[in-house]
Amino acid sequence: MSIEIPEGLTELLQSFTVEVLRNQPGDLLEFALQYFTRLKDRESTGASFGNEPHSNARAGKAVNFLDEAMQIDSENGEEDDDDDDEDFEAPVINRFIRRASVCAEAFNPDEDEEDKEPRVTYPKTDEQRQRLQEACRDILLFKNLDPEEMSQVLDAMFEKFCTDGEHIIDQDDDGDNFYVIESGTFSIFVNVDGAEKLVGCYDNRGSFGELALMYNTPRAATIIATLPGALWCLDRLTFRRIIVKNNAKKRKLYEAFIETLPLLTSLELSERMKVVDVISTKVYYDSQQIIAQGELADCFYIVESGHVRITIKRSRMKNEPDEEEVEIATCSRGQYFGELALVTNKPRAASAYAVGSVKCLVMDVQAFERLLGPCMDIMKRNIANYEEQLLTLFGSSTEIEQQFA
Ligand code: 1OR
Ligand code: 1OR
Repeated sequence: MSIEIPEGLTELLQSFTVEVLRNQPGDLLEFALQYFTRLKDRESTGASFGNEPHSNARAGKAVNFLDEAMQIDSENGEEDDDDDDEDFEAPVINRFIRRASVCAEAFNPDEDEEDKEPRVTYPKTDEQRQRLQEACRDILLFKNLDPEEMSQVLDAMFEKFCTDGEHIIDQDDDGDNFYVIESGTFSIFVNVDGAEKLVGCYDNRGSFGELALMYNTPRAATIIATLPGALWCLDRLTFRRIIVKNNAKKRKLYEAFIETLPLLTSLELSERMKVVDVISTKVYYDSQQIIAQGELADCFYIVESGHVRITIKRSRMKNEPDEEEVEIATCSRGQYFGELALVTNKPRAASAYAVGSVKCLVMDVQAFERLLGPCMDIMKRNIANYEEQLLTLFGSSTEIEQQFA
């Protein structure tokens, strides 16, 4: 006689097991009670289950190395079909690989040590995996991964729900996870002379927490949720094994090119290498729009190959009803664009289109602000040139002039 397994039972028990192993509760029954109560609450508010909301990626001040210590049998992890939860085996806890101090480690991207670590896999429902893929679609640090690496990253990520006011990262802590935002808003605070200064925010997209993991440094900022939200977390070991390794390859590939860029001459060599670490490459086909005039900006671009046409809508200049686009500049290898909106904090002043096939290095706004401060003089000089050229090309225009105000 065959016994029918109710739909959802396997996933339910798997998720619960993962949370127990991750949290190691003293009172299992109490933990189960809380876990299933929250799950029920979340189900009735429409959120999907799969992870315990307080499965804090970091609990308290110290790094919780349990994630790192939690290992899933590597062979199992490799063979596993992502959507086939039938083969799930409970993770094997190995407490003996706890690290004494993360920050004492030197940054050595070529080290093979992380390769030997067994892989971590968090089982996911189809629905979870779909949401995760969507959240990771535009994450620059993932752009250069090959499909196998990307799939390992997705396998290793786990969900974390956060509440309004929750500290996701505290400055100066050790780094435990890298975070990808699925939903929610988050403030970035940096301690300046003992005072917490708000330096930026994330609005329902983006990622954070990569610096401490990349460079084995203490957390460089505090990140606080300003709405209830959902994050996907990638543990430190997997991040180093895949992303940091990939960055080492990127450095070899882009070191020489980066050295030729006039914009970056004010940076130290180590700072230029940090630029390489945060950039990703994007390829555009002929005529593809890279930037749309009037849109909000979140990236900065450097042309690696091909040409980029910069155009501006004529009606914005002359108040004409039809919006003819006029070419105002072309960027080629080594030149940059998309800085103006980031510097002025205004919408894009012009559009950008690929001419033929184009490859660009792309950097997000937080990295731009963090790393390119010393290059601001050069950029501002060029922005002043735009103003001059604008007057030469079209005479005065209030709307465009406002962009440079
Ligand atoms: P982390 O691992 O150091 C804090 O943990 C995270 O905040 C950090 O990685 C970045 O992902 C993110 N300076 C430093 N870290 C920042 C910054 C930032 N912005 C976001 N993070 N600055 C703000 C730039 C808008 C520079 C402040 C001077
Ligand atoms: P962005 O972030 O505003 C469009 O996105 C980008 O086009 C802009 O940054 C610059 O990098 C680039 N005026 C405005 N943007 C220009 C101009 C420009 N040239 C290049 N960009 N000019 C004034 C004419 C209206 C220059 C004319 C030669």
